[in-house]
Formats: sequence, C-alpha cells, structure tokens
Amino acid sequence: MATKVPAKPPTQPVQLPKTDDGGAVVVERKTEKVKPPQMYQVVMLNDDYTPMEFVVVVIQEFFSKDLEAATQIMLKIHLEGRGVCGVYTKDVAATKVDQVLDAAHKAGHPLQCVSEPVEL
Ligand code: TYC
Repeated sequence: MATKVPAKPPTQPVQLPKTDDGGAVVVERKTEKVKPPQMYQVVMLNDDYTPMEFVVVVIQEFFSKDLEAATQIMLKIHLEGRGVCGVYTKDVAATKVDQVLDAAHKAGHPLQCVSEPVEL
C-alpha cells in the first residue's frame, strides 16, 4: 500500500480580509430605495336610511374614535355625502370596509363604505 505524504501547509497563513463585523464583507453600498407603503382611506357614504346613531357607533367601534369625533365624522358624511373615517395600509383598510359592511348588513342598514388610495 502506497503511503501518502501529507500536503505541506502553506508557509504563510492565508490572510482573509479583516472585518470588525463578524466576517461580513460589504461588497457595495446602495442608496436607500424603500418607500413608505401606499396608504388607503376608508370613506363612508351617506344614505337616507341608516340611522345616525348606528353610524356613530360603527365609527367608534371600527375606527377607534370617541363619541365626539365619531359624531363629527357622521355629520360631515350626512351633510357632504362622504367622509374619511381613517387611513390605513391596503389590507387593514379592506378589513375595515368588510367589518362595516358586515355590521350594516346584519343590522339591515344600507350603509356603504369604500377604500381608496390616498393622493400624495
Ligand atoms: N343620512 C342618514 C340619516 O339622515 C344618516 C347617515 C349618516 C347615514 C352617515 C349614512 O354614512 C352615513 N339618517
């Protein structure tokens, strides 16, 4: 059986790039490109049938407004036809719309609500 001669270790140890961050080597530094997400406003629409009290309760419940703020928003909708109840990321806004429509449907009211991108 042939005896293998072990390879000689290099005379000089291989020098790895010196780092002070645990071994990560920064190859390239790019300027930050992350933008804040597009936000969506939940807009409630007026109708002639949904009771004002119901709208106020819905705004308090799903948009975390106190009685006074919810009443102001409801009156704005009643007088102007529509009003913003809150501004959220896309998925959260869609969930709020679902919750409002579900509550209105269960109570037998025609209350309508939509979400739309906030203009910059
Ligand atoms: N206009 C309704 C009424 O007079 C009240 C109302 C307010 C309905 C806001 C919907 O989003 C709404 N009973």
